[in-house]
Amino acid sequence: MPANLPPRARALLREYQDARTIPEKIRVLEQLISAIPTHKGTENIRKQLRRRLAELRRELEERKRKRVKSSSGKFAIKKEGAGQVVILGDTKSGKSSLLASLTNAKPKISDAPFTTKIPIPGMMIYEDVQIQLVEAPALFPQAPWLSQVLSLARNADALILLIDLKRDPIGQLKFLVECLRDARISLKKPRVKIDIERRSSGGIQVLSTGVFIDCSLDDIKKLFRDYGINNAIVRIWGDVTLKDLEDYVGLNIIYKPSIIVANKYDCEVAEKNYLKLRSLLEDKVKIIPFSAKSKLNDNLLRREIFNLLGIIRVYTKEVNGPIAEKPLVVPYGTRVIDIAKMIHSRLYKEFKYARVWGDSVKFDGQKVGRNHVLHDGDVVEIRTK
Ligand SMILES: Nc1nc2c(ncn2[C@@H]2O[C@H](COP(=O)(O)OP(=O)(O)OP(=O)(O)O)[C@@H](O)[C@H]2O)c(=O)[nH]1
Ligand SMILES: [Mg+2]
Repeated sequence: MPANLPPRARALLREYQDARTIPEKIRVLEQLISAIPTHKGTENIRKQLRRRLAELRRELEERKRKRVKSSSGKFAIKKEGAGQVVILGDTKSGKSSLLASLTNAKPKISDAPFTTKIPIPGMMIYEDVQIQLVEAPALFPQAPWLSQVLSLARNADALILLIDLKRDPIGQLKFLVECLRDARISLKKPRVKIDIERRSSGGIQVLSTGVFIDCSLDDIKKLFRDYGINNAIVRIWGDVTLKDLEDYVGLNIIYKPSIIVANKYDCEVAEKNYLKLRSLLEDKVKIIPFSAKSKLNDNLLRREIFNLLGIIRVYTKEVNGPIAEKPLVVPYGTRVIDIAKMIHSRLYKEFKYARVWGDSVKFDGQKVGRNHVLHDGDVVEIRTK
C-alpha cells in the first residue's frame, strides 16, 4: 500500500480488497478513485485503479450481455427503417397506445398493469421515410427486465420518454432519468462526439475534426493504453479535452437523443401536470403534449421523432432526368461529394460540380462545389462535365 494515501482512501482500499462481487468492487473502486488526491505521487496508483475499473466495467457489461442473450433472445429487436426509437415509461403510461397510434403494430392495450412483457416493434411512416418504434416493457423499481430494457435503450438510435399526465409527472421522469444514468446513458448532447473502433492490430490511430484543447496526441494514446486499449481507430468530431475522452472510454457514457412525450393530455388533470413538467425542464429537453386517445399532435410528434434521428432526405436526379421517388436517407452534415460517392464511384472520381434545388441554396438549380452541405428535402444533380 503506498504511504501517501489519506486514511479514507486506505480504508476504501481495504474494503475493495474484501469486495466479493463485480458490482460491489466497481462501487468501492469509484469511491476510492475519487478519494485519492491528484498529484504526482499518486499518479501510478490512480492509473492502475482506473484501468482496473475499466476492466471490471467491461466484464460486467460482457456478463450482462451473455445473460440477456441466454435468458431471452426476444429482447433484441433487429433494426429496420431509417432508425430505431425506443419508447420508455412506467406501466399504463400508454406506451402500447402510442405505438398503436403511430405505427402498424397491434399491441395489447389494457388498464391492467404490466401488459407488455417483451419489446414490440412497429413501423412509423413519416412522409416518405419509415422509422422503427419499439415499445419496451415498463420501467419501474425492481422490474425483472430492467437491465434488458436498458440494453435495448443503449442500442437504440433515440429514445422517447413517455410520461402519464394523469399521475405525478416529476416522479416518473426522475425515475426514468435515474435508470438511464445508472446505465450510463446521457440525455445531454455532448460538446464533442467520439467513436472508438477496436482493432486487433495497428496501434491507436486518432482522426479528429477539431483541436486537442489540453493534451497532445501522445497524451491521448497514453490514456487509451492506460485503459487497456492498444489497437483502435478513435474518431473525434469537435474540440476535445482529455476529460471528454476519459468520460467516454473510462465511464463508457453514451449519448442518446431523446424527447419527452406527455401522454393523456385529454384528461382533466393533464394541463396542470404538463405545466409542472415544463417548468422543471426549462426547455432543456423537448416535451410534446400528446394524447393517444384524441390523436392530439400526432403529426407534430412524427416530425419530432424524425428530427431526433439527425437524418435528412436527399433526392437525386440525373441530368435532364426525373427526380428519384425514393430519397437517400443520410446523416446531418452530408455533403454533395458524399452523395456522389454513394451513387457511383465514377461520379465521385469525375465530380466537377452539382446543381441543387431546396433549402440549402439561395435559388433553384444553384451550382455548388463538392463540400456543399445538404439540407432535408434537397434535390441534387451531379455533373461530371
Ligand atoms: N385518457 C387516455 N387514456 C389513455 C391514453 N393512452 C392510453 N390510455 C389508457 O391507459 C391505459 C394503459 O395503456 P397502455 O397503452 O396499455 O399502457 P402501457 O404503457 O403499454 O402499459 P403496460 O404495457 O402494461 O406497461 C389503457 O387503459 C389506455 O386506454 C390517452 O391518451 N388518454
Ligand atoms: Mg404496453
